[in-house]
Amino acid sequence: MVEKLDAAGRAKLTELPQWKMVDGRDAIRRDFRFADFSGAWGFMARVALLAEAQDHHPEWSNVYNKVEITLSTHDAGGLSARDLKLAAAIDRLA
Ligand code: H2B
Repeated sequence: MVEKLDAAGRAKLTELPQWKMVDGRDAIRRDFRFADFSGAWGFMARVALLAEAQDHHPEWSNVYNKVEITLSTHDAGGLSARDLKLAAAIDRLA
């Protein structure tokens, strides 16, 4: 069972300043913009490999050069340490 983040875990969100809490949900979101579709798709391919390796998957959308990623842990009903780990790994790719 994956646990939702406790207060100490939530304090670590300050280490991910580009990720913002989603209104009305226990989830975080970051928007990315690339030069063109090829840049966005290449990024998504790398995120997909990360997600598979971590067995933790994003909610996301792509429109041409924009990618919007929302992270939340469905098994926990909100944010867990898995979201922070994936967000940090995505930041290193971006
Ligand atoms: N991704 C996300 N974002 N939340 C989950 O709860 C989740 C997941 N659960 N990826 C994983 C897969 C689970 O379904 C598998 C069986 O480990």
